Order: sequence, then structure tokens, then C-alpha cells
Amino acid sequence: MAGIVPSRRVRGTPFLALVEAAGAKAFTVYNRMLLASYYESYEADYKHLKEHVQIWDVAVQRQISIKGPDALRLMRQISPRDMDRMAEDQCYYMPVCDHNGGMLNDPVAIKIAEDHYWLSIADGDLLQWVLGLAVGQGFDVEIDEPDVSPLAVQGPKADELMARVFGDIVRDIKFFRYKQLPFMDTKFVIARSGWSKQGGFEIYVEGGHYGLPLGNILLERGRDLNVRIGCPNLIERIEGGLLSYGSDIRRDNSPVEAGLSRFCNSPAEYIGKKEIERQKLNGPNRQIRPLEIDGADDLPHNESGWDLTAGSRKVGLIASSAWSPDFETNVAIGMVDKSHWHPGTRLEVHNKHGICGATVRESFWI
Ligand code: THG
Repeated sequence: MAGIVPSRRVRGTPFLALVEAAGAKAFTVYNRMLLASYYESYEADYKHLKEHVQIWDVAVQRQISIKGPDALRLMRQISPRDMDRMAEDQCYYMPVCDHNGGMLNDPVAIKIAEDHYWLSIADGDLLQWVLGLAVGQGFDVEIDEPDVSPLAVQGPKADELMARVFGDIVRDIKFFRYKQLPFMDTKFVIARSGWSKQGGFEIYVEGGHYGLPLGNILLERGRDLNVRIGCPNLIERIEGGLLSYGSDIRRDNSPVEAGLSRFCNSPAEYIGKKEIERQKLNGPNRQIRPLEIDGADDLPHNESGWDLTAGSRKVGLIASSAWSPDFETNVAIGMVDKSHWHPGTRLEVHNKHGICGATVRESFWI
């Protein structure tokens, strides 16, 4: 496939020079911005991520800043998670839903101050939803997309690399908590989070001009750790059950269907609560499931979702799949009807190569 031309509309990122120099082989577009898909190959990137440390340009995870006296009021309205329990230094993974419980996004919320939150968004125009709610109700908040670009440091050697650049204090950051740590003449929010199960951090780089100096110092200090520029890895994130909004889950899914009920515990009257509580009580009609697809490393790339059938009946869809070198099977994430979601159920998968078998699994691989 041909490349993608950056423009004001399809934006590059502050780290683009590093990404290009490292030899990104393909890009996807996410929040109208470029995101690398792989460097050497999905498999080679995966092996390196599980053994060493990688620096990811995830500037596409744009921040929506909600600031002002009504910030908490607005957060309570859009968050199925209990905002009143959120600690000062905490991050919350949370679904954001419409009035029917349909998922609009699944951001990570970061509490910057009592009257200031960032929503670190997945692919979608969440700013317009939040702005509409604020303007429509006359809330006293400012909503914008600040010049903040997350850079993820992921892999088993992430603690060591980050300690060399920001000091041993990074080792004290707990999962989904953050510290503000100095860099040059500024400081960054640094959280223990990221879209992999290999451990690591996300640095919220405030000010685009810090992007290259930061990237370069991480590369330099990590040379003997075999650091590389990388990106979220398709295989590893399927093994870990990390969902991709727009692919695995969409507005026609509730957070209960997405398997995210544990993040819907707010006592407040948040938007979508009625349907979400109903589904929590009665169970959903379909839900995200890990599946193993038969065969060897010969599946086509999953471009648009593959139907799952049981005989002549359609019972689900697989939106993400890949060959896993570590588990020596085709790992997949599907949305499967209740009638066929039990572990061990055999189903058929339809892709452009034809039809093959698949088995519903009990749990994700990592
Ligand atoms: N980091 C940041 N922003 C993001 C993402 C990210 N925005 C978009 C997208 N990724 C949101 N999706 C996820 C999905 C899963 C997780 C984080 C973001 C995740 N989940 C943990 C898990 O499943 O083990 C648990 C999270 C929790 O306990 O709250 O990490 O990656 N900044």
C-alpha cells in the first residue's frame, strides 16, 4: 500500500523525525494523526518488546483538558467510574457512553488537580461530546486539546531506562498513578501505564519542542539496554486482551459487552447508567471473548472483521487476530453471542481465504 501524506488535517507528531529515522514501515490514522503500526515486522517488534524496552510515539492519544469550577461535575456525568474516589495522583481507565450506554470512547482519565482533568482518548471525537454537554448545560469549564503528546516507554527494562533519565523515584510510581518529574526547564506527568502488558510508563510531554530532546536522551541512555523506537504491538495486545475502540468495541456496544463492568461502579447519575445497570444485573446478550483460531501462521491480515458462525447462524465477529509466536496459535478477540460464548465452544471463522475453525477460550493469554 502507498504511504500517507501528513498535513494540518492528518497531523504528524512531535516525535515524527524519530519514527521515520527508526524506519516505521506502515502507519494508521488515529485522531487525525499518524501512528506507526510496525517497524521490522509484527513478530520481530513483539519479541523485542518482551525482552528489552521500546519508546512509543503515542501522541495520537490526544488529551482533552477539562478545567474549571464545574470540572468534577462534568466528569461525574460522563464517567461510569466513581470520580469521588479518585486520588490526586491517579489515572482511571474508563468507558464513556451515550444515553443508551453505547460506548463513545474508552479514555484514560488523569486527575491533574481538583478542578482539572485530562481525558487521554482513544480514536474518536470525544471533545465534541464533552464540549456539547458543557455548553448545553452552561457549565463553568474550559475544554480544549492542549499541546500534550504521550510518549510510552514499555518493556521489562522500562524501569531501568526511566530511572536513568528521571531518577530512581520513577520506581516508586504505582500502577495507574503518576508523579510530576522535572525535565530540562519543565516537568512532565509520568504515569505507570501503557497499552502493553510488559510494564512501563507514559510520559505526557507538554510542549511539542521537548519531543525530540526527550526521545533522543532516552535512546542514548538506553543504548546498552537495546532500546528501540517501537509502537503498540498487535500480537502482544491481543494476548493481553487490550481492546481497540473502533475495532473490537464501538458505539453499538455497552461497556458490559466490552467486559468493562468493573469500571462501572459510580453511585452518581452518569449518562448511560440505566442501561449499563440493567445489563450488569441481567447480563449482556453478547460479550468480548478471547478465541483461538485453527491453523498455522497463514491467516490473512484482519482488515474489516470476520464473521463467526455456528452452522448457518451468525453468532459474532472477530475484529482482531494475529499469529502468536509465544503461544504458537492464532490469538483473537471476538464479540460473541451469549448462546455460543462458553469456553470450549467450537465456531467457524470466515475470511478471504475461506472458512476455518475457532475455539472460545476462558481467558486471555497474558
Ligand atoms: N494510554 C493512554 N491513553 C490511552 C491509551 C493508553 N487512550 C486510548 C487507549 N489507550 C485506551 N485504552 C486502554 C485500554 C486498556 C488500558 C489502558 C487504555 C489498560 N488497562 C489495564 C488492564 O486491562 O490491565 C487496567 C487499567 C485499570 O486498572 O484502570 O491499561 O494506553 N494514556
